[in-house]
Amino acid sequence: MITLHHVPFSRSFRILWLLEELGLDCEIRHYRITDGSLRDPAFLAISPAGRVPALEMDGQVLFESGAIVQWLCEAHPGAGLIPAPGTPERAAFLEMLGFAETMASLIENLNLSHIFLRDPSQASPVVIKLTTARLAATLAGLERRLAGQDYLLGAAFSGADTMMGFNIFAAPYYVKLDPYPALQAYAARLESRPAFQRARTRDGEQEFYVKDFYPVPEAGA
Ligand SMILES: N[C@@H](CCC(=O)N[C@@H](CS)C(=O)NCC(=O)O)C(=O)O
Repeated sequence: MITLHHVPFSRSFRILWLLEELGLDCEIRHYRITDGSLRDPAFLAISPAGRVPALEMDGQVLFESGAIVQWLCEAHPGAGLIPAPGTPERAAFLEMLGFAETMASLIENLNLSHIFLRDPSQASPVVIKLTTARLAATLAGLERRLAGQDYLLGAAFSGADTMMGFNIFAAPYYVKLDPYPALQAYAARLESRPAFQRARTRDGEQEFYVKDFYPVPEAGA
């Protein structure tokens, strides 16, 4: 039995999707960011910072999405979702796991400023502007990488795409993707995957974003 600790439209979607790609069923335990369920002592015993995803599988309990993606892909080498150790492709795979978290932490900071602060006047327009520019820089880097190739590692889909995929659907709340045609094509390619669609069906409704786009506020606004 596999149990995934999950918040809809959060980084735990990466794992839900990867499990579908691997043909593995799981029981989903749902949490909400705002109701205190992630601070329950039973959950903190599994994930010490109270973050999702966490995965329980064959007696193994793991948190950190990058570690879970790598571990699941390594445990199922026949699925071909991770390059062999010691190869340049493996180095690129690991690099993309890390890059996905660089990008996700910027999205997370923008979520805090735009959505989760109880008093929105506490948000700093300067910090939001800088963070948005830093997010745009990561997207521009990804655009250059994806020009002329279908997936992060080249022609073939890999576990690294499930790490990055979550970002590509969250980033447009803060940075429009119009200047990034390769990224838009990549998003459409990911979305068309049957495993992605099965995962979306199981994901649940996202509760954070009430607008399609959150612009950088004017300084002093
Ligand atoms: N580096 C961690 C980050 C996990 C993380 O921050 N998850 C967010 C959801 S996207 C979360 O659980 N937030 C709850 C909170 O900050 O209280 C990972 O990749 O698993």
